[in-house]
Amino acid sequence: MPDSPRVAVICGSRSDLPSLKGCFDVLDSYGIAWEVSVISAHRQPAALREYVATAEEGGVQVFVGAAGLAAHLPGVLASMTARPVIGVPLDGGSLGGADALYAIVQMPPGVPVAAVAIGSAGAKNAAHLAARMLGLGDPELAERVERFRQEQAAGAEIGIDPRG
Ligand code: RP5
Repeated sequence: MPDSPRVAVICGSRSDLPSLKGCFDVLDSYGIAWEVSVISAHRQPAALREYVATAEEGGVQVFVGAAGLAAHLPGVLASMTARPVIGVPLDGGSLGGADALYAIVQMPPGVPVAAVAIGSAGAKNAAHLAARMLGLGDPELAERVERFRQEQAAGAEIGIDPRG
């Protein structure tokens, strides 16, 4: 039987799914069980509330909300759960994702959303951040996060002379 998901990724539209591939890949690389759902905060608020309750019962510990335009999804998620919410602003609109970034990052005090970068960099970082959060209570996962950091550092090109 597959592990029950620890991370729930929710996006506002099917059109958002391609931007989230990096998020899914990074979660897989850490061996974190995840699930993805398409539920719009604007178009399906009742379904979103129902989903959050079911996900919590099923053991989801971190929510990732990804949306473009007036991206209220992560903020609405944060109003419905006490578990951490990471918001990924997507760049589908004519404002290049700045609209979604502002909508996600400008939460009122007491309703926190951890906003990451616009687009695919943010999608990957949402997964890295979720891994670090979950790693606080999971030493094996924390070790995998540390291994990733070391591999990343080893892969960086240090001391390259630009003159060749
Ligand atoms: C947002 O509106 C979605 O997250 C998506 O980024 C954007 C456009 O949605 P569609 O019109 O493609 O469904 O709520």
